[in-house]
Amino acid sequence: MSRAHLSIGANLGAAIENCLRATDVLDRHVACRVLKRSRLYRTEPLGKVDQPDFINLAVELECAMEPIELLALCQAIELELGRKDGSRWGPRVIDLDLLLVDDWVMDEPELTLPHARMCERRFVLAPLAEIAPDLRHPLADKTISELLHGLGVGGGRVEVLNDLESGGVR
Ligand code: A4P
Ligand code: MG
Repeated sequence: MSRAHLSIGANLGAAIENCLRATDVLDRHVACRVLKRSRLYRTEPLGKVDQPDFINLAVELECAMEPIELLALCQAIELELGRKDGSRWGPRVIDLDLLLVDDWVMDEPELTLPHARMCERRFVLAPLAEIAPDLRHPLADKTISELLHGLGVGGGRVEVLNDLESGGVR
């Protein structure tokens, strides 16, 4: 069994619903179980800034899959939820990124682990620190909590959605 941490995001259509549905589909998969889910965050777009704010969250999974199979599952879920190919870093109805899978370190175009840009992004680190503050990044050799504090005031603005905004989902 592996332990995987994923970042889920959306900024088009029913973004909150899509993020929660993606989490649900992962949990219902035979080879996968969601152990933890962070709260939902509204986050400032990074990379390409002239687009709507994102909804982001992080999940921890237990899964009986190789990382590449988990990536294929994530891509199948993106298609199921209606993701079309858009511009890089552009708006999307759903995006599932593998952040860390156990201590895997790999650098292929198809799959880079740990995720190449996770250490500079508050929209990744803030939700992840909520569910796995002491998890170690195998390359930075720092915990998620240390990486988050290391951002200082950088890394983009994020805020937890309140009850009303998230439809009571916590
Ligand atoms: N790929 C390689 N490594 C991974 C990995 N660890 N997890 C490959 C997932 N995919 C990985 O991904 C492009 C290719 O990356 C895939 O073919 C996959 O095999 P994609 O999801 O099709 O395209 P993308 O998401 O537009 O590109 P990219 O470079 O993955 O962007 P990011 O890093 O996902 O950033 N701002 C806020 N606030 N919140 C966001 O969620 N997301 C992005 C997208 C930009 N700004 C954002 C957010
Ligand atoms: Mg992506």
